[in-house]
Amino acid sequence: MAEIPQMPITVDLEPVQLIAADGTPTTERRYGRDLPSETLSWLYEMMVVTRELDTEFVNLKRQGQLALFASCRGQEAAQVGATACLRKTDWLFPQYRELGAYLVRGIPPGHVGAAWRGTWHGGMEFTKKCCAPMSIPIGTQTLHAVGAAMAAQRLGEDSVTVAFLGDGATSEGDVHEALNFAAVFGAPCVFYVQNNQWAISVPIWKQTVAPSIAHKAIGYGMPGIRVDGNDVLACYGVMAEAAARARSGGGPTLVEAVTYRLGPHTTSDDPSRYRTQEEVDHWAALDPIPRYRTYLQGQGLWSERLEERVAARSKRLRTELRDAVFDAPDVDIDEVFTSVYAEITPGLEAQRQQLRAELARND
Ligand SMILES: Cc1ncc(C[n+]2csc(CCOP(=O)(O)OP(=O)(O)O)c2C)c(N)n1
Ligand SMILES: [Mg+2]
Repeated sequence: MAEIPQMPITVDLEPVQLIAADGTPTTERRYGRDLPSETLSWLYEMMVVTRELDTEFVNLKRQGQLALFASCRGQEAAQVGATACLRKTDWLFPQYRELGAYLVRGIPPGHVGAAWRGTWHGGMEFTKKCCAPMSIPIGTQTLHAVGAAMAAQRLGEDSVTVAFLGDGATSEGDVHEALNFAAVFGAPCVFYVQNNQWAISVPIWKQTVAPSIAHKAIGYGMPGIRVDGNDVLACYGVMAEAAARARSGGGPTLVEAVTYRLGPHTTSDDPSRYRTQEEVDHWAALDPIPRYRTYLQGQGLWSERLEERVAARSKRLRTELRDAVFDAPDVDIDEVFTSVYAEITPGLEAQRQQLRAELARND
């Protein structure tokens, strides 16, 4: 029988925080803030670029260029911090709100745009960057992440996988199976829950009565940790630690990044129907971007030049996104079938013929 590992049996309710809401460093000593200054300014750049592109995506949807978009406004620190500390060979398994993670990984915004336009599933170009396609069926990506982690383990690779999921996803049966499998097999997988307080119109207090999402880790026998999801350095430090543990054979970790979705669930949602302006204002005051800018200013790392550089890059990428998406042609419908398996199966071939015949009839 496998040896039963010793696990911590407590989870601190207080999230790890390295930068206080007013932008000053906290007294937290376990995680370092001493990253190279280029990395510190790059984190800022990525957060701002993410927010700017997020706005462009919303605009494109309003102009009828996209089918839908799920904004990550307010969650930039949680996504940029957690992805920036990983190796490029570590696999990301996103839900659908992870624009910041895609950008850190170097996925061109136009490819993300094609997925939201519905012209292209985003699979192959994402996978070149070790990023699985977006997952709309809630929680399914966690099983894929665990499977991929177990595969890496068996191949003797030292890559880790990160399953991005939301607070709502933690109520799904798939996520229970993924967490349990990962723990039992010591899979090098980090479960990164962005608790943005809402699952469409369902608030976190209706989602679970556990003390926190991170506390669920105790039942699975893995470490659980809460982190301030609006603090980019805390997210960086906590994910770096969890990834290092996974990489060195220490198994999975459940991280809960406490954050807030400042925008609607998607462009099809009106959040004023189910949440108060007071609540939004409370979280808007905890916005991760001005907080980190104040921190950089305090460290003497912010300058007008940095701001100009960031603005110029944002503008360039916004134009790149618009150019890639605007009036982009539909792709060949055959792609739906040819990208599933390396070789098309007889069942899929029959479906393809059926669709072709149907399309020919409608022409
Ligand atoms: C299996 C499944 N059930 C229901 C839905 C409908 N649905 C879409 S988003 C969502 C809420 C998810 O909330 P959360 O995991 O907190 O992620 P967030 O949208 O807040 O980032 C639901 C229930 C779905 N897409 N898939
Ligand atoms: Mg949520």
